[in-house]
Amino acid sequence: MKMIVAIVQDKDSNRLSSALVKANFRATKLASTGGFLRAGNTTFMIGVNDDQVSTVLNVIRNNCKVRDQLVTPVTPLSGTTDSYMPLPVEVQVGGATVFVMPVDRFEQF
Ligand code: 2BA
Repeated sequence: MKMIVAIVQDKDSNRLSSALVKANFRATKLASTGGFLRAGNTTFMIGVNDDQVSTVLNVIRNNCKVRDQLVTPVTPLSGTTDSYMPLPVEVQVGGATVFVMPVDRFEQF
């Protein structure tokens, strides 16, 4: 068995949830925050048999889009008068960041 941990953009989370339910996969959604952008994203935990991993990865791939997002770098704190206006930088986010991990044991009581 494997645990698939997928970090996706909030904009894709409802569509991905529906697609997983439709394909008969069970998932848990966690509200999470990206360390770099400090913006909300959604983390899915999906427990599946080994032979289902590629199907789940396809569902994720088909429902999560790559998007460009603007980030404004933090202005340096300085007492000097030669301060500058930081220009926004564009970063590419997603479609999804996925980890596939082995599960030692699975129990439901
Ligand atoms: P964030 O950490 O908010 O990162 C958002 C996007 O900013 C990243 O998109 C990447 O394009 C860029 N980025 C992140 N760190 C950077 C850095 N040090 N320098 C330059 N650009 C940087 P994605 O790679 O698609 O990641 C989307 C989200 O997935 C991340 O949000 C984070 O929540 C998660 N993530 C990505 N890689 C991870 C990892 N190795 N471990 C845990 N979570 C990860």
